[in-house]
Amino acid sequence: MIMKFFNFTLIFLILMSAFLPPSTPDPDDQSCLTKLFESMEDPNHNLMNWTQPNFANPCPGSLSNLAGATCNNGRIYKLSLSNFSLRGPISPYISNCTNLQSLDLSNNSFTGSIPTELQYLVNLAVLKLSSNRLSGPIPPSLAMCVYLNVIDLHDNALTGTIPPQLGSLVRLSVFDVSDNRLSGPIPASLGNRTGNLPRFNASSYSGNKDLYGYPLGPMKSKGLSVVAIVGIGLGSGLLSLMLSFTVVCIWLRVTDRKMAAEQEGKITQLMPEY
Ligand SMILES: *[C@@H]1O[C@H](CO)[C@@H](O)[C@H](O)[C@H]1NC(C)=O
Ligand SMILES: *[C@@H]1O[C@H](CO)[C@@H](O)[C@H](O)[C@H]1NC(C)=O
Ligand SMILES: *[C@@H]1O[C@H](CO)[C@@H](O)[C@H](O)[C@H]1NC(C)=O
Ligand SMILES: *[C@@H]1O[C@H](CO)[C@@H](O)[C@H](O)[C@H]1NC(C)=O
Ligand SMILES: *[C@@H]1O[C@H](CO)[C@@H](O)[C@H](O)[C@H]1NC(C)=O
Ligand SMILES: CC(=O)N[C@H]1CO[C@H](CO)[C@@H](O)[C@@H]1O
Repeated sequence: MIMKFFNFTLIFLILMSAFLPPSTPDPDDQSCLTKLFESMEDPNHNLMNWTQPNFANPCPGSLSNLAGATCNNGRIYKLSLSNFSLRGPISPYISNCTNLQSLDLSNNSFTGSIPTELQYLVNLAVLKLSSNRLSGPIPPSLAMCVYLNVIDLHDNALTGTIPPQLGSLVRLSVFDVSDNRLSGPIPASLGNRTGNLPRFNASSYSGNKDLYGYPLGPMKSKGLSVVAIVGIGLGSGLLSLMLSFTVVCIWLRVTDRKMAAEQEGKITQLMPEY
């Protein structure tokens, strides 16, 4: 009798859970999306349905209530906000979308630096931040996202060197940092040969004035700067020569006049003697 009752409650509970929403809204996703939205400007109103009621339940089913977001098991797993003319910094709270596998913010006007907090997105496989106005360094801690297979950062204003740590990302199949302001050597771990082919070819690195090493050319020869130094030396030497010549000429003329005047003075002084 008691056993039967237990069985009944168990079946009842299982049936109940089947009719409940697949999962309760995730507080991390809520904070991630709210903070992300608050930090951005959306002049073209592409994110019209990024509103408070929709943040409260971003993943009611497999489809999200929010433009550009995709859900999986009640969690945000993909954010594709490219071509949306978005402005502002990338909020560090992005790291609260802990199930994120794909983040595409390409072709917007995002500014500021790449948040180091991205390292907490341990499921991240695709990171596309290309064609924005991002500055500052590429965080070495991105290497913590071990599933990364796409890192596309081309066409920004990133500075500093390429972190060699990224070479440890064994799944990395797309790596593009072209058209930035990066400098220094290309890490061997990202440029080295596999057979006759570099891991990533020159097009991944082009358009960075001070980046060098395989698969790009060697460090820009000092020859040019030596020529420049010699040129500057010769130029300034010639200039100072001309300047001192002019000064001497003026001085000579002034003393000439002074002498002439003194002579005249002497003469006029002498005059009354006669
Ligand atoms: C939110 O906007 C996107 C694109 O504008 C649209 O595809 C989606 O259906 C909208 N969702 C809701 C719940 O209005
Ligand atoms: C970038 O986005 C704009 C709209 O904001 C679009 O017109 C343009 O074609 C996009 N360019 C690329 C290269 O995706
Ligand atoms: C962004 O625009 C480019 C060029 O117009 C297009 O190829 C790409 O598919 C667009 N991306 C999205 C997510 O709409
Ligand atoms: C080439 O890169 C791999 C990692 O992709 C690394 O294990 C290996 O030591 C590198 N070889 C050289 C010669 O740098
Ligand atoms: C470089 O690699 C990319 C993709 O990996 C390919 O599309 C491109 O044709 C390559 N360029 C050269 C010059 O080999
Ligand atoms: C729940 C929550 O807010 N978690 C984290 C969200 O991201 C910020 C910034 O990285 C962290 O400080 C929070 O702990």
